[in-house]
Amino acid sequence: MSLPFQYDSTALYDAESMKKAIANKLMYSIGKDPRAAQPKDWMEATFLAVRDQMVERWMETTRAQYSQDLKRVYYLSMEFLIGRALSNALLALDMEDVVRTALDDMGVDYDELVGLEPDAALGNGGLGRLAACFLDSMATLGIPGMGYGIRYQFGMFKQRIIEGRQVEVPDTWLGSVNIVDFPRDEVCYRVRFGGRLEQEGSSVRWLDSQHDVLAVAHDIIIPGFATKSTNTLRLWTARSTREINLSKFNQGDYFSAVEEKNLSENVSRVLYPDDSTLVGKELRLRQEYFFVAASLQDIIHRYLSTHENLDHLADKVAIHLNDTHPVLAIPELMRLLIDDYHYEWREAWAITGKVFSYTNHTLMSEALETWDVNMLGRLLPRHLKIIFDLNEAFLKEVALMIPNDFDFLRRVSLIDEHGERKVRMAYLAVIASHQVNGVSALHSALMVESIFADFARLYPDRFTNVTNGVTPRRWLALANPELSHLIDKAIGQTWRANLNELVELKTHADFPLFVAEFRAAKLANKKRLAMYVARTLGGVINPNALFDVQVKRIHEYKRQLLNVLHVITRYNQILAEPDKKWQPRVVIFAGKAASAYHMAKLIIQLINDVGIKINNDERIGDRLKVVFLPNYSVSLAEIIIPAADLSEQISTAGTEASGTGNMKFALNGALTIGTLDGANVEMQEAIGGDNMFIFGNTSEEVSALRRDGYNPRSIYENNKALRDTLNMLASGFFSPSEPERYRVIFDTLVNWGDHYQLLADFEAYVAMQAKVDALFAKPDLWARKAILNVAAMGHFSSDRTIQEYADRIWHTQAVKL
Ligand code: B1N
Repeated sequence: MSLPFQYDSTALYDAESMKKAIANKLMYSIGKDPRAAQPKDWMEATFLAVRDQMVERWMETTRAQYSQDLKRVYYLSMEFLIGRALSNALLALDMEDVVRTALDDMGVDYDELVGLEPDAALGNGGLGRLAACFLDSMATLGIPGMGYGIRYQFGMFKQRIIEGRQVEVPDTWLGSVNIVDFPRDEVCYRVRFGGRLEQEGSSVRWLDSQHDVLAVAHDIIIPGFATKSTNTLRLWTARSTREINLSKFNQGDYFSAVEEKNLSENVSRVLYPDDSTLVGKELRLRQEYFFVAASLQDIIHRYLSTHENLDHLADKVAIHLNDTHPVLAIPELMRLLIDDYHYEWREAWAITGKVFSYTNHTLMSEALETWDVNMLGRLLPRHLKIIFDLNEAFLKEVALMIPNDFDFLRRVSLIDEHGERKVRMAYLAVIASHQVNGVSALHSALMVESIFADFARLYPDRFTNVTNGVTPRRWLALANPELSHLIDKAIGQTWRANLNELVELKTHADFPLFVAEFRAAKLANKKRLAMYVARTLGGVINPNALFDVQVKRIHEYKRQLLNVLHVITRYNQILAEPDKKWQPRVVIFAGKAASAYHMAKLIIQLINDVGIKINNDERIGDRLKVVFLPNYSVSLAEIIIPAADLSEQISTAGTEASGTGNMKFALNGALTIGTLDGANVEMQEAIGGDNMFIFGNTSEEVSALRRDGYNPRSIYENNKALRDTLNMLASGFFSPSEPERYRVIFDTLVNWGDHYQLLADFEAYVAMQAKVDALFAKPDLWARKAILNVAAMGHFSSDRTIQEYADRIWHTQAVKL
């Protein structure tokens, strides 16, 4: 379609025009005189100027997707942990140099400016960050897709450490000027809650809903790397159906008049800061339905703009459920098909079963979502009825497949009948999805042996594995320019879009010059981190020491405590043999604890208390330092990960579904000390066992211990080093002002069963740490192994992951531009 007017193309190729563009944004969009502009104003102006560079591509991609009538993937996720967008956009557009020069000419420092952008932290940890890597890879591969989520007004809380303890501070990431997204006030859907059902012949009507809320779309452009292809992340924000209650307002009751508005808009107010645990709160359920209902209306609206009816929806629409959080999409699609589009139940179920696919991200029971039947019925009566009807039909079918086994029926029922009745969301996801995948080979295997064993019997072809990956753009090219340039010199630049090319580095591992430059790059990154530590904490760390890093959410299963036990043991060893030659180490931690997770918060406090003791002990000097870096985030990860020598991936085998930090560290030339858990297993296959430090019980050994009886106390009694270490915790050595502070940790490990089996792996872990020291004493050998790690990481690109989803699960093709 030709336009009856012209617009100026924004495409800019030189620093002069970029300067003008930024200056114009500063004047006309931010409204600032360049003479008075603050650093933040420059950042916003630059962001807007750069965003303009993406808009044409975005529209072209969208037009091409329509005209080619391609199948689209809709990735439904409660979390998208995007991080900063500006530097990522410049990398994708290959415009960093132009912008750098332009800003330089105007007296603005590029690196400083980039650091002023707040992180978009709409996620907790790995699950949310994976969604962000997937958007990047879908755009880069040209897979027509769209992310749908919630535009939380407050993202992941900011973590402050005050007197060693975590304090949560709200994350106000949306500045006063909206540079983040394009509000689409016209793309607005009503989402209903409450009310009652009325049976009308064979159909059901959902009436008198209350507390309805509007969902308004906001679009973020996701640029593909070195391609014109882009994607859209559409986030919903809640708007009250009535601005204010006029009758109350007129009666002079102003506050209760606006109260109603505030209450309904709470639905997109804040991200739940719980990673891998379930809170079961009503507001969370409302959030889940809110974004799912809006997204489905939007998907159907888009589909019907080019199709007559919904008969062949599944030919053009794939909806992917990122864990169970969006699973209400299943009864919602059934409801729309039956109640609004008048399909028969059987037809509706056939369409639904072809549209959905689901990824499971955890086997841990405390994270598996179930919703109280009463709460669900009160909030979403129609959906609860659909779930009951589905369950009835499903159990009938099962009874035919597995006759006379009532226990089986009870086990697979969508309703858990123990105590208060609950809907098992993961089971609902499994029966409605045509494919269900886990996120690493081990996790997917355990998934069909444990939580979905009965379903694997019913639907053996439904279950599959797609191992996670990370985007090499953010996690190598952006985060680690030093190493990236070195790789470019050795093998060229195209690895950014084809990470398998890193295998060519293998031969370079034997070239002394390359090894030397590799070591220099690592040292530069370590200096950068040391500067950051000095700026934020004031302490000095030695860049030549071994940087031993564990950064991730604080969780008992991830075993930060095991790491701490090693640190204390090493402290005792150094004091016992002060004249031995000790490899200097800096043990670095970062990570947030869920606000209500007491043990995780206590672990943070312990790390800080241990740090105070050890760091101030003059007998130790720089042979051992402990650092807890506050407020772990995507942008902090970009500083920490390139600087690591040693990556700690030490979860109890069988508990970490995949892990993705493990991949980022190896990609940046750290060696891994880890258990055979999650994707560590596949990393070992790719990297080779000689080039990693694998220790501890396997998942079979862990379950055997659980089954046959595990006695941590006898391990405590028989290992002197361990006993000394644990006794120091129990006696208040690290908490003299409150000697009982860590007694509960001692009891958890020694007396209360040590659920995550830290003591079972302690000895092997400490022994392996000694091997780490020995290798680090031979820097060229160490570097050689680190290079071999980088060379083996091709498989762990999220481009590979997304290609697998596209081929095997979504059956989508790339757009042609
Ligand atoms: O998902 C990541 C994996 O790499 C990690 O191993 C896994 O722990 C993580 C409830 C979760 N699983 N489950 C969650 C997050 C928030 C929430 O409210 C559960 N996160 C994971 C990517 O596959």
